[in-house]
Amino acid sequence: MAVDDYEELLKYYEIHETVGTGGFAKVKLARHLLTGEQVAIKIMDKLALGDDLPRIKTEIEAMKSLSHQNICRLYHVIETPKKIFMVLEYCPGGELFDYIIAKDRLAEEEARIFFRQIVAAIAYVHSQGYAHRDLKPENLLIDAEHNLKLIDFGLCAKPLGGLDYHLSTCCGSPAYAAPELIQGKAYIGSEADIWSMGVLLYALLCGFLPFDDDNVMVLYKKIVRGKYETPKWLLPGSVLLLHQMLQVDPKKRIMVKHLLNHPWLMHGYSFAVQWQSKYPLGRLDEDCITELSVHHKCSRESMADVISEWKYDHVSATYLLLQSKKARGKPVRLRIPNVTAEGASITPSREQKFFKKALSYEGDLEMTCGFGSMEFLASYGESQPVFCNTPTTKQPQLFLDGEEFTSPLLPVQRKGASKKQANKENSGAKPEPFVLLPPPNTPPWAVNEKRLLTTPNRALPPEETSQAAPSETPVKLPPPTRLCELAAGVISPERRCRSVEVDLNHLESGQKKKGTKMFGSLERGLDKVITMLTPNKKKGSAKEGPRKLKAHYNVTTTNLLNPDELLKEIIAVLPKKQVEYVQKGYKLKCQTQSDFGKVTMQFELEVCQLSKPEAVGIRRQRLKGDAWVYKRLVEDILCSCKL
Ligand code: H91
Repeated sequence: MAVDDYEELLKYYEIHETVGTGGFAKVKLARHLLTGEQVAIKIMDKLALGDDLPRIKTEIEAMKSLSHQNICRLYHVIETPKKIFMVLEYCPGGELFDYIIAKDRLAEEEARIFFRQIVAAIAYVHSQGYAHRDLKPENLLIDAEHNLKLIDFGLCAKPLGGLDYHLSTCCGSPAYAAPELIQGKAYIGSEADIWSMGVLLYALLCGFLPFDDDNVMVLYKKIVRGKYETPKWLLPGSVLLLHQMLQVDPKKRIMVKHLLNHPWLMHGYSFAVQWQSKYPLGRLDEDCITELSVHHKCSRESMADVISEWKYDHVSATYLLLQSKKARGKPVRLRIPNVTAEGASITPSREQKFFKKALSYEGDLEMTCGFGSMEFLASYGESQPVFCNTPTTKQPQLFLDGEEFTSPLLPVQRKGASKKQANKENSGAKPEPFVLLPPPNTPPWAVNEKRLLTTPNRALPPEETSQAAPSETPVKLPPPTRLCELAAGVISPERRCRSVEVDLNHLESGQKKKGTKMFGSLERGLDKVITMLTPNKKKGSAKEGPRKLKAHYNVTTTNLLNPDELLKEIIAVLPKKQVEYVQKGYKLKCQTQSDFGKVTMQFELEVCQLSKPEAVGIRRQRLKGDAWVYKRLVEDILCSCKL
């Protein structure tokens, strides 16, 4: 039952909205109840993972042993019969990729600040015997202090004989892959990482990739040739460093130890890159031990022993979150929760009990509870959301993959169960629910509470859809007419940069790529989503006007003053770009599909109201799909709108 899968997680965390889906995982924001700290939770369904389960095990093992200021910290791992939850450090700034594209490219000074942190992270990773093998701006997140945090260790390798031993698996994103790797040669992981860092630095300084092509074979040829364009804005020092990193012969490529005090990285600094960990796992913080020992009513010695076991359970999570609080100058204090005598389990709040009850109806559903997205968006800026110690005073809210709804929380009908049955199971005095059954392969975000992104013949009986508001318009486009990419030997841009682990022997014959398979398994899992909830009358609805947001790099400012006109403009452009969308007030949930009906990209565009200067803006958020393809598509859409 799904309730068992979430039971442990809900003891310690208050779950908020989904912020991303990638490959086979979903990422939700949450709050750790004892410390009040925000976290991100990566949720994976074991069944959907299939052959990718080892990748997750690799990632977890690597993240457990890596503790560094520029690596996203793993706090807690919860494994249930069906799910794996990874509780991770919160990085409200999102992906470095989005940051670069919002700025077009970075100035050398800013690129240097980031690149020093990337070098620090990689020098540390290598010092621990690992190679990351999937370095790209999508795998670097920005934290609240604007520091970079490396993520996605699913493709990392730790050769048994040490990092000087050769590897043979070709993995990572093609555009960032080193020549020796794509040629199927045995390669040294650290040398391949340096190449990817060269591509990354180029992307920081230029805003585009040094080697790029829609045809993966042409792309590979470009990489092996190692020739790239040198834009005129690059200063000689940058050109030289890129040249040293993007050496086709790995033996001629600069080594990480020489990057640490390289003149380009030292420019304006009096010290080399400080790559050592500021938080080695072997050194425990006295204040955090004291606070935890008081909380658990045990001696400091025994508390230190328990922490040192590093089980990545709730003790590890609480310790690490306290340490993070302390590092940010916040008091090392735990909240006094409704605890049992052991101090470990928190009595569930009314909402959490409510939530669990809903989950028991859920079947295969994925659903979360938490606070409104306004609070989340506020936390994107400098202001921290107000944390209330007594969640019982709050209105429960449910989030269905980005769709937010307020209470009342209604029971969810299991697939196949009748409405009557669902009501019976939910013996509480809840109003009659309405249930929508999505067609197979409908991603959950495409399922809103009233309408489905689907062809009319799959739609529900009229009585179940009749409550749809006129502003919520699902648009399904006719199938695209592009040529079949595989027949032409062309790999779509959507797939070009996606991380893959490929057996090169099989690549040419069948283009057998896990990237493709991952999508399949995810979608299989997603088609099980069913829900029925009461719509929320929150801001951003057609009646109340667009939401008021702060300027953020994911928000494009326009010269327009009328939000409705802008919305109309975008809606007119989307079909021309083969983008399907579901409208929810001023938010457009967009997706593209491949010729084979696979969802290749999901993103949101939201018309919002900006203050200072008073203007109408467009917030954009990539949820799924290749970052560079998304960049081009959104640019294309916005350029086609008369802004
Ligand atoms: N991309 C491949 O967009 C599309 C909020 C946000 C805040 C986060 C902390 C950790 C992670 C993501 C966060 C996040 C996936 C995280 C960590 C690891 C990992 C994964 C995610 C997106 C998913 C949403 C992410 C960014 C990457 C936001 N995200 N904004 N804190 O493997 Cl180790 Cl998948």
